[in-house]
Amino acid sequence: MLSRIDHIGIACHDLDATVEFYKKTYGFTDAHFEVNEEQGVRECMLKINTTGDGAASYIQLITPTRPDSTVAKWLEKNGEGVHHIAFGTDGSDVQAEADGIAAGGVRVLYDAPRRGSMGSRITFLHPKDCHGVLTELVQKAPEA
Ligand code: V0V
Ligand code: CO
Repeated sequence: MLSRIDHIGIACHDLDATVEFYKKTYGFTDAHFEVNEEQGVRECMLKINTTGDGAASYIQLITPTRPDSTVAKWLEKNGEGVHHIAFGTDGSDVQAEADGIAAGGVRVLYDAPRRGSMGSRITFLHPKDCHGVLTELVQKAPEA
């Protein structure tokens, strides 16, 4: 089951400056930085639920690491802004969730889940099949 919003992905030109904006403006302090070379992004996950009940949501700030990154292409076309939304599974297998959605005619972009932030398993649905929204499915790492 998809049970929560895991994160909202926001593309930006200057990751460090954007992180500072989010910290200063909203008071978010729990920041996790990571580079994902496969996805061509440097990212920062800002935790926005600090209840510690394991159901956190995040703002994911992303900036491209290389010119041929999908995010570089997107930024060039659209400028900074919301790039994708991500729904989290309740621990269920992300591939099983994707298979169920694909059965309804939505294109799933990967044959098998790939590595996402903080050890998660992720896949994406094509924005053209989701009313214009690039949609990610996330199965968080067991220990996350
Ligand atoms: C492209 N389009 C979008 C879009 N990106 N629409 C809404 N939101 C987006 N983010 C539209 C675009 O305007 C075109 O529409 C059409 O889709 C085809 O786009 P394109 O520019 O030709 O680009 P493609 O086809 O080369 O690539 C688009 C896809 C690509 C979605 C296939 O971006 C992709 O594979 N994304 C998944 C991976 C990703 O985004 N990784 C970065 C985040 P018109 O103009 O033809 O109408 S990594 C991440 O989130 C991680 C690591 C994590 O959470 O842990
Ligand atoms: Co994401």
